[in-house]
Amino acid sequence: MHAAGNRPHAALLASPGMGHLIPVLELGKRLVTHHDIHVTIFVVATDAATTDSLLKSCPATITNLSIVPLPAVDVSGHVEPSDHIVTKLLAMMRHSIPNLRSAISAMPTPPTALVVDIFGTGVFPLADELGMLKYAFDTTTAWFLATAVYGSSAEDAVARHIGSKTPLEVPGCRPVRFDDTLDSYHAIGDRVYRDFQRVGAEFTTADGILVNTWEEMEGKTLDALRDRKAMKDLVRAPVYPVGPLVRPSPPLETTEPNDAVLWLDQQPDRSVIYVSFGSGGTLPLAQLVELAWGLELSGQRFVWVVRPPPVEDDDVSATFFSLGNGSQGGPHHGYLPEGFLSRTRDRGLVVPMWAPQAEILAHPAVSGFLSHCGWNSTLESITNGVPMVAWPLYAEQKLNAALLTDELQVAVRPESDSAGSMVRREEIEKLVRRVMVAEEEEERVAGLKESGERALSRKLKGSSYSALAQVARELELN
Ligand code: UPG
Repeated sequence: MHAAGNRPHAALLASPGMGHLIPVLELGKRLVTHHDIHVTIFVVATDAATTDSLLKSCPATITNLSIVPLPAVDVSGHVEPSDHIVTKLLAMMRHSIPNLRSAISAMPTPPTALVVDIFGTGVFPLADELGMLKYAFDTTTAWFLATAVYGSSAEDAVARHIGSKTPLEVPGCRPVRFDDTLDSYHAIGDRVYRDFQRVGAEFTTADGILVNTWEEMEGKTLDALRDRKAMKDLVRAPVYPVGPLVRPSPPLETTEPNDAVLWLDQQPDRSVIYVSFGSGGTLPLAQLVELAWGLELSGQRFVWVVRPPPVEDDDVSATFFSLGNGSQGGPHHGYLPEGFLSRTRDRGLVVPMWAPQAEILAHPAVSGFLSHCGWNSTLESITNGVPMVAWPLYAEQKLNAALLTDELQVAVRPESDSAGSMVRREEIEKLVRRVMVAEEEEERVAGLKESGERALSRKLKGSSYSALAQVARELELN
């Protein structure tokens, strides 16, 4: 129990990567501003400058929210350089336990609950040791959660799904097609597969599971997760849909107008497609070239955040990384088609590495988003009423793309060529044109945007607001 006047104190733990840090920050802000919880966000250190600027923006603006970077941990003795990024992240999180223990123990009013993201469930033993409530925060869909939890208990079913290329039947949920399955299911027998299976199992040990979705978005899947009989009692903890939690626009840290936003200011309303593959997505060189041609042939206005192809693909990466934001400089010529920049100069902007996405998607000039379907990008698109071209790359992104196209029908999905290895320029041209005039998708996305706003509304006591209020009550009673 808490002394009178003392707010419950929750610790949130963010794993490395903007895709996890952003939703954890937004969850923290909401707990403080809507539910009067005192929040400390612990961030497992990464060295990205963007992460730093994001973190620096918060403490000054919201009281009762503190952000504490944890020192970087050396996991080189526990993972191989060739191990999958998921294995490395999980190891980093587990080996952060001593740092987190010291940080929590040194606090005058220690937190009584620990909320971790997808990669942080290995830290739950610390919550048990310190007598804290423990919550898992799924920063992607309920469908992912159901698949991961079910898959962790049904290894035979996963093996059949992969071996026979037949759908994985997750009880009560849309079946997962082989082509859309989770990356780690393609790695049966590898360490990353075992690690991922453990995460699915650890999720079920939480006192509660928060998901960045909402009832109207994934009602059927949420019902399935709550159906203990169908899920064979796998998910005993309450599941709380608390989304859509997205970065506000303009982001709090924005102080100066950005080149891309200034460029958008000069374009007609609803005339630009935004193209980006998230915080880490890259395309092989040949695909990058094909995308450039597709954009050019479409004749549409575009803002394209370009990242260098994977290093093994092309040795221009090192040069590219040194470019500043908004530069249209020479090194692009290393892999964009000859003359592309000059031919598209009057209607396209190429931004190296990073752009203020939340602001771009909220801009009236933008009416389409070609996206890798990372869940934050997806939510940012939906909450701005922007239909998508779904171009998933890795992790659970194909699952997200299937949800957006087959079920919600707010996105169109390109088909690969007959060899299945590449999306050709003609297909890109066609879909880019299509999404810019996609009236039906636009209507549906507008409906989802509205339902998301209602879900979060405090005044209307929306479903996501009420779910988080329930979590806040549990923190209060603990
Ligand atoms: N972002 C920018 N500018 C950029 C690129 C990204 O602001 O130039 C922001 C973007 O607005 C978003 C975040 O960075 O808020 C990226 O998040 P997301 O779209 O989810 O992509 P990833 O960083 O790839 O996210 C990881 C996984 C993804 C998963 C997500 C949430 O790759 O598959 O859905 O985490 O768990």
